[in-house]
Amino acid sequence: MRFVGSFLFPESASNLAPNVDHIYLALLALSTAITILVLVVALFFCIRYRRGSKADRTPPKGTPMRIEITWTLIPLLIFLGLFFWAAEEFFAMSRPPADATEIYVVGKQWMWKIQHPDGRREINELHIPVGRPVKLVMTSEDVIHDFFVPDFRTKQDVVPGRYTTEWFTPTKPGKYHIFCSQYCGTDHSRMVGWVYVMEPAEHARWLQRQPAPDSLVAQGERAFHSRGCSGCHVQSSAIHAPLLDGIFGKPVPLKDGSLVIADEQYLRDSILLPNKQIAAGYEPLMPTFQGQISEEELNAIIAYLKSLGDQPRQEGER
Ligand code: HEC
Ligand SMILES: [Cu+2]
Repeated sequence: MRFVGSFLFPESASNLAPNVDHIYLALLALSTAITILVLVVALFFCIRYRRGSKADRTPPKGTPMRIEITWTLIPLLIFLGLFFWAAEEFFAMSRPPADATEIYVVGKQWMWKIQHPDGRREINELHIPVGRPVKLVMTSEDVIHDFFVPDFRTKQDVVPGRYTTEWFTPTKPGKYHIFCSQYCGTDHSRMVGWVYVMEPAEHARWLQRQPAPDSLVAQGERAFHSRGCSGCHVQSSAIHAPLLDGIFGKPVPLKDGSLVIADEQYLRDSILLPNKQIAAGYEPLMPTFQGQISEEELNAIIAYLKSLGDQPRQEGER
């Protein structure tokens, strides 16, 4: 199995890789078995009923119910089993653990821009420690891209105007290729990069060598003031605007009577398309920031909004 894996598959370097490989191998084994079965039966009939053979050719009477049921039921169970097995894996892949490190990724023709929670940025490189789950929150500045790390068996489209996520826990230190796997223009094939998975001590040393910028939350807080958000979103504001403390992950009643969960997408849309969903009890007075805020600045603002605690803050604390 390991031997087969070593030349059939790329390196297996994340928690997801073994499970994906097992499903793939099971599908391969099943297809092979069925191919062989069909071939053997076809050959058997070819020989048995060849011209001139003395085989009994009288048609069977009625329908052989037992056989019909057997060959319907067995494949049905096998394929349903495969379906549930793969679906379970798919659900696991779409549910990042709560303690995963959140890293923002912006795809752009033709590069990957990475923002770490501590504010460091990288281009076409991602340095992470081994054994810690990582959640990528991804969006695109222009066209559809796709963040693909074959050695991790993870791949997710990166779409302009919305966030998609992908998570994994790297299990082996090493250097792993990132590809863009959606054709995105002339230099698509060069939209590649590397994930560096490091031992925690080595990662800490690497961190020390990097200039220490403000954390992403601090950058977001700065933008929140410099962009004038704080002019409206405080208690003392002349404009009646909702306080944003503790908003992330909470249900928000909208003017049209519906209820939405304030996830990253909702925050993003509130900033870029404020008239799309109006919070209940408020007038649509918020200006749009579409085209004024870069994806990176937006990520920082969202990280800041997510960091705001549950308790509405007192005036003057900001
Ligand atoms: C001119 C005042 C004004 C400014 C400036 C402003 N907002 Fe708003 N904002 C509002 C009002 C009023 C609402 C409620 C109506 C609505 O949902 O559009 C709102 C709603 C929101 C919501 C949805 C809140 C909820 O409870 O559903 C978010 C998130 C938000 N703003 C973030 C921002 C950010 C980030 C900025 C700065 C980039 C900003 N706002 C700038 C007035 C403003
Ligand atoms: Cu691309």
